[in-house]
Formats: sequence, C-alpha cells, structure tokens
Amino acid sequence: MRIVSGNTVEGQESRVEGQKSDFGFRISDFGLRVFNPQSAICNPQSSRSSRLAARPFSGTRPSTLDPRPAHRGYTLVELLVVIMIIGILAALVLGVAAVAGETAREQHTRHVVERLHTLLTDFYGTFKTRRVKLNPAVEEIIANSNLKPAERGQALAQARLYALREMMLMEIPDRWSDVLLNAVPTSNPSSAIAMQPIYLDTTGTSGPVTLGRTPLAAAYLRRYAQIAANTTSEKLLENQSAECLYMVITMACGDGEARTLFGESTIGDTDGDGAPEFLDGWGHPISFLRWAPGFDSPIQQNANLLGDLDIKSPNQAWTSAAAGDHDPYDVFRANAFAFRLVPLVYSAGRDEAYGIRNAEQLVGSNQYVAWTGVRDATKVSLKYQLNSLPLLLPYAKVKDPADGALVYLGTAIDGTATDNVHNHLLGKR
Ligand SMILES: [Ca+2]
Ligand SMILES: [Ca+2]
Repeated sequence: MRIVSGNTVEGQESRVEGQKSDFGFRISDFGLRVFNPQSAICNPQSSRSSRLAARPFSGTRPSTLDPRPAHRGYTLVELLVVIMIIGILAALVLGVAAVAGETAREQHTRHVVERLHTLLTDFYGTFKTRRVKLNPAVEEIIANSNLKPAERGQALAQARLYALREMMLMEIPDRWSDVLLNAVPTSNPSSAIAMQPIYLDTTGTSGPVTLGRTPLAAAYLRRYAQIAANTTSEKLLENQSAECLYMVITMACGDGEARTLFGESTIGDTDGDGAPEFLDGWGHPISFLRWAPGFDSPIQQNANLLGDLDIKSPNQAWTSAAAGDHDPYDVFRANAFAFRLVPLVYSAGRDEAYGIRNAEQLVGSNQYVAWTGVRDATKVSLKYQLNSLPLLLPYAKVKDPADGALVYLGTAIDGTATDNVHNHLLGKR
C-alpha cells in the first residue's frame, strides 16, 4: 500500500510521489480530512485545497501540471513523526500503568497482610491467659532432682514456660514438623510418626489420634494426614509455612469464620499439594514465621545485634534487650534473656524474592523441630539440668542447609527482603 501525496512541494525529497499502482490510494479518497496546522496557518492556499480534499477522486493521477487545485496529503516524514509521537505517548501510558499496577499489587498485599496480622495476633494473644498443665513426669523429674528448693521453683517456672511454648508451637505451627512434633519423612509423608509433647500434660488425651494434643492441635494432625495421603514429602515441604498459616487462620482464628474475610484471588494452591496458601498481589504465597528472633524489625529486637546467646550467663546486650521489652508470655521471668517476639507474616514483595532464613528447606532428620533446633544451637546449655529434658527456646539458632551456617530464624539472607511487605511494618504488636 502506498500513500500518495496530492500536494507537491518542490525540492521536498521525502515526498512520496503517487506512482501508478493498483494499491495506491489517497487519504482523500475516503473523504477524510485531517487538519494540518502548517498548511492551515502558513499556507492559506493549502488550507483551501485540503478543504477541497473531500471531493471524490477523479481517478486521474495528480501532477504538478494538473491545473486543478492540488490538495495536501501526508509526507512520509510527517507520518513517521506522528507514529513516533504516538509510540512515545503509548510508552509513557504503559509505563504509568505498570507503576500503577505494581502499586495496586502492593496495596492489595498490605491489606491482606494486615488482615492476617489482626486475626493471628488476636489468637496469639490468647496464650497469655491459657491454662497450662505441666506433664506430671516433668514435675517428678524436677522434684527428684538435687536442686535447692529455690532453684526447684525456678526450674518449675522454666518448665511451665516451655509447656506454654510447646502449646503455641503446636497450635500456631509454621512448619509441618510443628504439627508432628517430629520431622516429615523424606519420602511417603503418610508414614510420619507424630510424637507426644514433652512438657504439656497428656493425661486423659493419649491415644492414636490425639497423642496428647489439644483439640486444635489434634485437628491439625488430622489435616496433615489428609494432605500427606495425596502428595509427596517434597511437595508437602514446599511453601509449608504459608500452608500452615492458612491452616491456622482458617481453623483457629476469627471464630472459624476467617476464611470468609478473604476473596478468591487471595487464596490458591501454587504448588498443587492440596494445602492452600494465602497469596500476595503478585500471586505468591504469603510466608510466615511464628518466632523470628533474627528479623530486622521496627517493633522487635533483632537477635543478630545481641550476639550469641549463652543462657547460663547471657551477655549485657541480651539482658538489657529483654529487660526493656520482656517476653510477655514469660510472666515469671524464667528466661532472663527472653525478649518479646511478634509473629512475622511476609510477602516477597515487588522483587518476588523472600530473602529470609526460615529453615523451610530443611529435610529429613535435619528438619527444623523446635527441640532439635535447640539441641543444635551453639552456646545454649541447660541452666538447670533436668535429666536432659530439651529446652524450648525460640531464640535458638538453626542450621541453614544452604551454607551450613547457624542462624537465627528471620535473618535476612541478602538484600531481597528489603522490599517485602510484612506485618511488622504496621507498627502494631
Ligand atoms: Ca500448597
Ligand atoms: Ca523481596
């Protein structure tokens, strides 16, 4: 298709001369008239001729010798300029739209994270008043120990704190091993062996189904069995914290109505293992750490700034951090070094990378189980020797499978966590 210019400007090389062609046409053929400011303002004759352009085309090839008034079409340069301008405008519009889209995604994510935060922290707060009954076997161990009476009291307070943490761990799991109190097997997740809690009293609740669990923890265990029956261990461990978060929010929060607060676009099963996750604005699972002592937070202490924890004689940094903002669940101050921890709900953000150590990738016997984590930690030792009863410390380091480093959970891996949308940004605790 060629475009024929009906107007002749001498010496204008870019003019497209109307050659004889089956496909040749003039814009004026279609009765179109487009305003050309140059010809309208500077060239009254051209303006007149363009007004005449609406006349039907006679079929005769226009020529400079043609006595009829020539009318103005478009030069190639003009068309190219117009196309270029349209291109620039389109790029600008698309750029603005892309930025607006990112902002909308981020805004949406913030709303979802805030809703999850509200539901989760409401439930988390209930543990301040939960009744915890200590396992009689643990009481017996303490009673039969060679501790002095005052130390015995402290040991009991410590054991009660661990029992409470055990309950929090089982009722607010952030990995499947919290539900099992044992590692997920490397293959065939249905063959998992669920363990009984150590510190919590299991009297009257023993049996193959509950295994000393609270009704909620037992419901999670049944949920695990349903999911494990239809997937592989690899799939099950993928996005496990997001899946546990979904389970906790929908089964334990908002009087069981929490699910109705989230739209369909906010829920998905990105890895197809049958366990849903809450999704951020970019369609990625919203991740979760119940305790993230190494997180760089505006509302929580960062264990990375306090050095290694020696629980027999915690350093000044640890004790002053804990004194300023003590763990509200440790009412008897059984752990002098325990500072307040706020559950962490986080989206990977715009760069779609989480960038946070969460021990999610640990497999087999290396899998993070709170007790195992403590046993693996460096410089953590028992203050009161309770016949090798494990400590249940959220502040213990775990071994990261990527580089074997002992790290506090929640520690940033690289710079990709800085754009994460997380609940600590809300400034609420
Ligand atoms: Ca899933
Ligand atoms: Ca990120």
